[in-house]
Amino acid sequence: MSLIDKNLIAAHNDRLLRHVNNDYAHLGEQLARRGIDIEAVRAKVAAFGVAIPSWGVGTGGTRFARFPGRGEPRNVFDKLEDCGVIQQLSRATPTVSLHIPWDTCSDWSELRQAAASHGLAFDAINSNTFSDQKGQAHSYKFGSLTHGDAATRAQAVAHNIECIEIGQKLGSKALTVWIGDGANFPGQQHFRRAFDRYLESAQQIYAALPGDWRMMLEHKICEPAFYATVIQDWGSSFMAASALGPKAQCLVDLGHHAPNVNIEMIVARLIAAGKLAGFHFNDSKYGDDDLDAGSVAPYRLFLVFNELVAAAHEGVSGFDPAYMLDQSHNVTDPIESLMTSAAQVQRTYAQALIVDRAALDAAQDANDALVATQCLKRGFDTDVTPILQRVRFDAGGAIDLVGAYRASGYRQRVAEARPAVAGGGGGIV
Ligand code: PSV
Ligand code: MN
Ligand code: MN
Repeated sequence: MSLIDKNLIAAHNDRLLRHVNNDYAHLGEQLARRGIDIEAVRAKVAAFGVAIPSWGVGTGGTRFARFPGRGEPRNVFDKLEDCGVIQQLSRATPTVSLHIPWDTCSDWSELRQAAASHGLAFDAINSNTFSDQKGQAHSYKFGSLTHGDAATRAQAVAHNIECIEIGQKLGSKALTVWIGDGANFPGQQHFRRAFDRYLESAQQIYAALPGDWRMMLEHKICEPAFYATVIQDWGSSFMAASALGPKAQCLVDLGHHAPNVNIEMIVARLIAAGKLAGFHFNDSKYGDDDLDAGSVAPYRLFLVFNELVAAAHEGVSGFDPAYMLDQSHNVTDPIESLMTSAAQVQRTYAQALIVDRAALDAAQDANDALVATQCLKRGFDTDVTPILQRVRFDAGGAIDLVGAYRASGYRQRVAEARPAVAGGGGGIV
């Protein structure tokens, strides 16, 4: 089922294709002079995909206030439709990452079919023990997997196991666990005991993982616990993943670190240890801002991708990260923002692919810092837009993502079917 009229996309593409082909040929020549085969880069970019967070297609925005947008999805089926549009136009987002119980459904196999009808499958499933749900027996106000009360911990463990069961019905292969547990005051929590309780709870979840599943542990420096968070950094995450076993790995959300932290180096360490689960891509100026990928610090994103491409290039064994977006704010149409972020991630991947690895190795060996850093800059400075445009065109997507989307009138159309929901308080973490 196509959500956007294919003829509209074709007509839109027709107007641009001649220029794209010229630009592509020109870039191909430039890259050939550098010894790079543009077709090889194109094939890799075409095979690359990043998952859409189901919570990203809702507007709603920040934890402070909700400013509902027109045509907001009313339920998980509407969310899948919006994700289907993102995939139809971008061809870079073949999977969706659900968040339970934000996404509820009485028939998961129907949901799986609905996703398939939009050309979508399911990536990691996310549990939520950072907010209380209606009718819940025990509150997570003072923690979930690490709570001092055993019954509260058991409830949080059971929820994660239920997420695994839902994920199995959907074809997911991973559970992402992020907890907000921690302390807002020095002395509030016994650090070592809280971590021990985390391990004990996580072990029970780990034991319920199917053989071919991964458990992705997501760390975050702070918020909602502003003094200390139990899984606050990659060190704590790595300790936990190591204690749990080979199916547990560490997920890196780019917004979950202190400003100026060298995230690409964390990524390199996790790759070296065989513990890199994957990413939540977004961007940040100050903290967990959940801004669009590459909108603030595109070079930092590039340096992360440089590590990823280097690992693939060197054939690091077991290297298989999952790629997801994690963004949510309220000043753009989320479909436009998510398409733009997906294209940004693809762009950054392409830029990292064209880094001359042999020249970089040689410069490093010769301690030639200037040439080494220029090798990276050369990749980052290259405008790879024609590659992305051709990849999208070849796959039936839109050369001009936002232009085609706006011309389609999709948002106006769904606004008629989906009545506006009230604004008000936030609650999104
Ligand atoms: C927490 O800040 C986080 O990054 C986790 O991935 C959550 O699941 C997600 O945000 C939800 O907004
Ligand atoms: Mn995240
Ligand atoms: Mn976050």
